[in-house]
Amino acid sequence: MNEEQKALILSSSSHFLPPQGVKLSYGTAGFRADASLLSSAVYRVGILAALRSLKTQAVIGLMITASHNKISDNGVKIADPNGGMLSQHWEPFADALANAPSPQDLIQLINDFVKKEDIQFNGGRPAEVILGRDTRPSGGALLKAATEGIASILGAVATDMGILTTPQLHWMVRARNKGMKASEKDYFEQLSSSFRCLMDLIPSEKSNRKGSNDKLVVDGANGVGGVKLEVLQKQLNGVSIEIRNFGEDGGVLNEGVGADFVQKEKVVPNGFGSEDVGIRCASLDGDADRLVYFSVAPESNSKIELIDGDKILSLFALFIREQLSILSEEEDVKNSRHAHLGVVQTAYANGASTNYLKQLGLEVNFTPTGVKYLHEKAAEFDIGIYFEANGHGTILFSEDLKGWLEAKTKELSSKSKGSEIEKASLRLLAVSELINQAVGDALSGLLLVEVILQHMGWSIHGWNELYHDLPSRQLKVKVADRTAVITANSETVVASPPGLQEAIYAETAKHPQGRCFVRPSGTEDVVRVYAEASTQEAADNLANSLAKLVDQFLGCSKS
Ligand code: 16G
Ligand code: MG
Repeated sequence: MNEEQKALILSSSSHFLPPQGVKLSYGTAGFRADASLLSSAVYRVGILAALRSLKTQAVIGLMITASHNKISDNGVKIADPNGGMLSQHWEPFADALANAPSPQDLIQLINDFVKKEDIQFNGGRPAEVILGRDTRPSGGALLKAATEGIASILGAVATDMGILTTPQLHWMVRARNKGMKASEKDYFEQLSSSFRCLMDLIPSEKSNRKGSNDKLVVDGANGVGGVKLEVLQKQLNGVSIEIRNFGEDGGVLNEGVGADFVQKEKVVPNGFGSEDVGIRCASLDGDADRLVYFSVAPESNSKIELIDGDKILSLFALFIREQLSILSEEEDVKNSRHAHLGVVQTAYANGASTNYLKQLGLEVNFTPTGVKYLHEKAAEFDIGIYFEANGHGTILFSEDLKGWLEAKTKELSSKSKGSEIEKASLRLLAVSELINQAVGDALSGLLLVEVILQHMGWSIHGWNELYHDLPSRQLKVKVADRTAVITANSETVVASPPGLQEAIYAETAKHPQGRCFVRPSGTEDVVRVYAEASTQEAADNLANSLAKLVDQFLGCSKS
C-alpha cells in the first residue's frame, strides 16, 4: 500500500469511528446489530469488498440487510465472485477489521493483510463492487457508509443496484462474473422464461386437474420479497398469486409475519386467518432468501400446518429424480450419463424427512448449520439439493452436467422431438435456469414449487402427506459463554464440555424415537437446544432436560 492510499483510508475512516465497547463477529451471515451501531462496520466492509475484488480480480457484492431480524437492526454481508458467501478464509479479517479500535489500527491491519494476501493495487483491473439493500429505513445511510469505504480504495468503483432481495444481488454478482446479462430485468426475465418453459412441459393430463392450480397466497414479511414478487408475477402467464404483507400497507417488517416467524411459532402470520383454510400459502423472510409453505389448520384459531424446508427439499428431490430416471432410460448406452444426485441437510432436518429421503434411495449428507456449509457440500454433486429446515436452500447443477444437458437437448430436438427423454432433459435445463445457482432464493424456489405441484397434480395437502414430521421442540438457553460448547459430526454431538454428551445420551435413551442436540447459535448470544421424539410431550420433555443439562454444565446462567 503506498502512502497516498494509506492517507486516503486514514482520512475517510476518521468519519466512521466504531462505537465503544461493541464487539462484532462476521458470524454465519455477516455482521448484524442494531442499525445505530453499524456505520463503522459497514464502512469497513466496503474496504474489505474492494480488497476482495482486487484479490480475485472480479466483481464483488455487498448486501445491506438483517434478514428476519427486527426492523431496527441491520447488517452487511459480502457475495464472492461466484455469487456465494465470502470465503471463510477471509472471515477473521472481517472480524478484525470491524473491531479495530482506531483509524491507525485499521491502517496497520489492512497493510499487514494486503502483504499477506499479496493484493496488488496496480496493474490489474480496478476494484468493482455492486451494492444492494433491503427495505429497512436505515439502509440508505448504511449504503452511503459502504460506498465511502469502497471509495477509500484508490480507483475502486461502487455501483448501487438499489433495493433488492439478497438472492438477487448474489445472482447479479455471479452473472456479472460469468459475462452474462446481469440487470434486475435480466433476473426477472430468466426466472419467468424458465418458469413458463417448465409450465409448458407439464403433462397435459395433469395440468387440468383441480386442486393443484388454484390460488397461492404469499406473506411477503412486509419486506422486499413481496414487492419483487409483484413485479415478477406480471411476467408469469396463468399463475394467480395474491400477495399480502408487502410492506406498503402499514405493516412492520418481520413483525408477526415472515418465514422465520411462521416456521418457529407455527401460527398464521398477520393478515391470514380462518378465511384462508384450505388455501395454499407461502411465507418469505425479510430479505427473501427463505421460503416455507403452510396451510391454515381447520377449526383452530391460528394454528398452521407447516411445510418447511425439509419438505420443499423432498418435493424437489422427487421431481429431479423422476427426470433423471426418464433420462436413464435412453437406449443408446453410449450416450447416456449417470448423474450423481446428492441431498444435503443439517441436524435440524426432521428425522422423518431424512428417513423419507433415504427410502427414496437418495444419498443424504449432513453439514453444520449455515448456508455456506450446505452450499459447499451440494456443489460436490452433478445435482446437489440442499435445504435447511428454516427454508434456506437451492439446487446446484455442475457445469459439466449443464453442458451435457445442453448438448443432449440439441441432439434430441432433431432426433426424437417430443419424446419423454427430450422433455426430461428440457425440464432439468429449465430448472437449472430457474433455481438460483448462487444462493437459496425464495422467489425462484416458490416458482419451482408451484410448477412441481402442478406437474404432480398435487394439492398442498397431497404434498404435506409425503411424510409426517416427528414432533419437535427448540429452546434457547442463555449461558455465560456460549463458545464453551464445541460440537462435532455436523453439530450432532458435543465434544466439549466433557461429560455433557454422555448426559445427553442418557436423557435421549429415555424417550422413544428421541433425537436431540445442542449447539451455540451463530447469530444470537445463546445455546440452542433441539429435540424430537414420537410425541410432542416427549419432545418437550427431552428439550427441557437438555436445557437443564446445558445450564448445569455451563453454569453462571444469565437468566
Ligand atoms: C443464519 C444463516 C442460516 C442459519 C441461521 C442459524 C445464512 C445466509 N444464514 O441466518 O443459514 O440457519 O443463521 O442461526 O447462512 P443460529 O446460528 O442463530 O441458529
Ligand atoms: Mg434471510
